[in-house]
Amino acid sequence: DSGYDCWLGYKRIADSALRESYAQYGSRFVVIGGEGDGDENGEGLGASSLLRTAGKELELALSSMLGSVTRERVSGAGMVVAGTFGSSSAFESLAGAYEPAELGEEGYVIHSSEEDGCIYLSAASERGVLYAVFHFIRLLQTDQQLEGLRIQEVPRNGLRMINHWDNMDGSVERGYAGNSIFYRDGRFIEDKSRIRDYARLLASAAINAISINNVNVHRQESKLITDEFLPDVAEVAGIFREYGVRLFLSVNYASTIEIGCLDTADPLDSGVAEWWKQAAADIYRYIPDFGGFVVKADSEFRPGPFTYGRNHADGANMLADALAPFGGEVIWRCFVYNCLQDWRDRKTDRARAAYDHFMPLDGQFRDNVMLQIKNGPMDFQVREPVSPLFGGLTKTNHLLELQIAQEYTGQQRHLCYLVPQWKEVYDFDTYASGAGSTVAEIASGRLFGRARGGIAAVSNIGDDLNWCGHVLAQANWYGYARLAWNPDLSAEQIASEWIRMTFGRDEELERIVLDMLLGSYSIYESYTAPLGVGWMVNPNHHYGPNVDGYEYSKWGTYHYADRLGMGVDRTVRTGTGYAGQYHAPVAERYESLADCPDELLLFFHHVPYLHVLHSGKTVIQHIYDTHFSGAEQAAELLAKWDTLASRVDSGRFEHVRERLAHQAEHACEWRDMINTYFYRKSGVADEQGRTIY
Ligand code: BDP
Repeated sequence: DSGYDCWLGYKRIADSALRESYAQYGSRFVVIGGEGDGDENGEGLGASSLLRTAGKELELALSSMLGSVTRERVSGAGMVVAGTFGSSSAFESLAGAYEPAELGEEGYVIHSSEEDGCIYLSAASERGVLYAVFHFIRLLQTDQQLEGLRIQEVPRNGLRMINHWDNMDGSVERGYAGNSIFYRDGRFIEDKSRIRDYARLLASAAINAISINNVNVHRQESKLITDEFLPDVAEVAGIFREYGVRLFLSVNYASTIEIGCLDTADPLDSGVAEWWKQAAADIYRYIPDFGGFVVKADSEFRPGPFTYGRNHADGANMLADALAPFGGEVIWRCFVYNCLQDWRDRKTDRARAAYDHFMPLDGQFRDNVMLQIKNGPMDFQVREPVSPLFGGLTKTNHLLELQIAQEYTGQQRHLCYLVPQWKEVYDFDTYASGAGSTVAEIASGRLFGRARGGIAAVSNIGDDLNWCGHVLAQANWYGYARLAWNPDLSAEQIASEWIRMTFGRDEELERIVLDMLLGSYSIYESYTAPLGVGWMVNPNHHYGPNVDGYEYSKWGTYHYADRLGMGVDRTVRTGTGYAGQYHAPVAERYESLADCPDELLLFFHHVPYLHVLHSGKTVIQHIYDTHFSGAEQAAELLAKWDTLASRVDSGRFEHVRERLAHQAEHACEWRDMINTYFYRKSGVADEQGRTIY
């Protein structure tokens, strides 16, 4: 087994009693309105592509898992009945039991009826029906009871997006799973079947938007919005549409110069605005439901409105006005900082940058603009505080940006299940409007009554047969999507679901893989850069330890380790002032050496090596201990996996084993470099006398 099917490899249910109990409902099904050209009873007329997808999926899942299935044309007793509320009288009784009005565009109901022995999968919209179908299938994949189902689900986030950093030459920026599934040699890949398989996996976890090219838009990708490539883009958008996923493109802010024939990209220039209006009209001729633009501007050498003395709001609003007549949106990224800073000047702090740039503009953006904010103020480090823009911005739509791609978390060669990290982000209380002002409440738009909101994340997939490079990294992709739907799900619950769906029913396997996944983030953190300091990686590719790789570089950022101590003073009193970007009491907690949480200590404070943590250990001893134990635990991950040799097919077993063996070895390299470096800097010996070079 290569792992290609991910969590949708429907296997025949081996337990015959369970299979038969499912068959009572699942041996027959009907998708009302999902049959293509309609039938003699009037059901199925005007089938939309979403309902056709739902029907195909039910057929595949039920026939594979139960052995056989009959697709009915009209509803009757003892079957699975899927469709929108209004499409058939079959759903009338449901409307009384649930609040269809509360379901919105994407919510759904799953209801098993004692009266007629049917399971109803219904929603206000066809997309909701598709999600209900996938949810129902998940119940079967995870051994759930089908009696007495009373499920009502509504997504917490309106936009649940995946961002691709794919380039048209076929490479993927920060891709750790092969090449792009979209492009090769400057063009779209002819055979789109893999894209269809991808769309299906996305829909199964209710992802509803995608951008298909890198935020760093170079010349070839700039042309995606022109007649040269729009037919291809439209074809791809069509595939995603069948699965309820809206397509976005990253655009080059300076397109008017790069591919137009203007000599300016000044957002207040009427010629520039006109050019974009025309571009938008062209795009919508090809793709009537086009999502809009993702923009990285004035960031890491990408062009932007600053060149013309304008600000981010000017740039974003100009594009937003071009898209507004068609219902399109602008996703404007806040990953903006000075990448040519001076390490000698402790006042220039990259952590401050996004807030300093965007807070003064709060309230100045159009309604169809969403600011996309990375979870932390830096750049997807293993440990960062939450960006203070969450809770800072109150009058502007915004999105939380996460990174599923494991750029700084082991590049899909190390096991690092990121859902626990993301949970901490979602659950973080900003106190923006009193206790309970969590990032989850803010990103969804709810806390400040914003019309738009949601989550985006950098994809971790490529054309490797198993999609993610590491089979177990599929759990991050799946987990991201599940959490985007409902941030209240626990990391454990998501992992369990994923394990059952991916490896089938096996309690022992589930216990072990669950333990591996849930421990992995903390293990990775313990053998890499300590206590929130981050960045001790090789420059450029960011893989593996490099103690001073970024220390004296313009790209920053810095650990400031010397013979006396380490860490970055970001306090208001004596440091860069970053801690002051938070609301009380968070600002005070970070400002105070006594109250600052251990795991972020070196992000906020410069301390002596013998500073004592809340844990009772000194900073230096903490570094030694976590690095020794982290490397040991990495070796244990391998030992744990080895106990599963007879429980996992050899394809996936060997593949994961090879990665874990590398991780165990690489963790030792991390341990030795970090420990040695701080031992030599500090001259403080390990209390336990272990070997440090
Ligand atoms: C950093 C990546 C870089 C991206 C940038 C971004 O190293 O490749 O272009 O983020 O988010 O994490 O724009």
